Amino acid sequence: MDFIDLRSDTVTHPTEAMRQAMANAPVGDDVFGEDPTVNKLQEMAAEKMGKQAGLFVPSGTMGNLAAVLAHCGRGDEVILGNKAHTFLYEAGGISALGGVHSCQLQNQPDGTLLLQDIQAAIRSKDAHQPVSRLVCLENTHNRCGAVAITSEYTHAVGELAHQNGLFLHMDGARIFNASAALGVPAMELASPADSVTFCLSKGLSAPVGSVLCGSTEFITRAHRIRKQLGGGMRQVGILAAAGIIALETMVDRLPEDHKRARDLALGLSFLPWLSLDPGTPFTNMVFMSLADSFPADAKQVHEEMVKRGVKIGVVGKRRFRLVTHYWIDDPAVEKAIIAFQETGAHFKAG
Ligand code: TLP
Repeated sequence: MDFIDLRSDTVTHPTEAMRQAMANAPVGDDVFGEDPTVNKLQEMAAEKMGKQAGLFVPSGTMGNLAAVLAHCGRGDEVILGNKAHTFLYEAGGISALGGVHSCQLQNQPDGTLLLQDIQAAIRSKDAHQPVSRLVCLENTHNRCGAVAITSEYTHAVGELAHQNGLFLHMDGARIFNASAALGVPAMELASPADSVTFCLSKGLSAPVGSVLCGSTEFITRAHRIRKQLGGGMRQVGILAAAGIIALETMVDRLPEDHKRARDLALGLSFLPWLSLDPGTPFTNMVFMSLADSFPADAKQVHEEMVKRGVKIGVVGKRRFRLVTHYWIDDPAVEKAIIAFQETGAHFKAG
């Protein structure tokens, strides 16, 4: 059965053009810096982010980890949100592998951290305390509804961090979605950050990979860390080739995903047993919960949806996340709404 898969934009398969480019990619040993396709992707990525250099990494997780380790020494502290992907979903890598201490601030519903909270979290020079070294922001902010963070806010955080001698890293896994939603170039959104990671394998549909961008000197350090992490990938131009096609062909179509997320939310808003989060969707994710009176939990609803050919993201006992992407077209949106209607009827919720 061909499923309509709304669990994440990470489920995207490569396009035909990507498969062609992968088959024909010129390659070399990237650990020696000799893979022309990787070099081309890194240059393109750095240019799009407005940074001096880029580093191709296997995943967003490794991009964020290499960034934190390149900015921080052991015992240094990173200030980040309590709903940040790096804090919640990266297996504690920054502390397990880098000995980096984390200071978690409360994420506001719009994905930001309050400036006064950041200011208050910056440590004094007292020898009892860890050294505050880095602030991390996420754009779009996944757990806060895939909301886009404005350039004005990021500039304010960048200024605050830099005035206090801290660096700013941006987990821009979906920075192109933020750019599409705000109508602001990704480069502008990333400009206050000393480093930014973005993903090729989510809304941009490449099979693998992310790029970490920053200054030449920073990327030189991150390159060594990638090696330490086992992320030197040899003839990896075969994967980078798909990334190049992703940057060339998939960025400008992201507004289509946002439109389909809105269509999906509109269709589901008529079902009284689903309670959509305020404002959802901001970009390509629709977040919702089951009404208190609904007689089944999210897992049971998911099982019924799967029987109807639709996979949805279960992100809590009574919560869902639906993500639109290249492989979700208009008929898929309609079918998903019908599957929800039928599932509601199955549980006799109307
Ligand atoms: N997010 C995945 C899951 O891990 C939750 C998803 O389905 O959304 N930063 C952000 C903001 C992300 O959303 C993700 C993946 C990553 C980093 C990590 O990227 P990968 O999966 O390439 O390591």
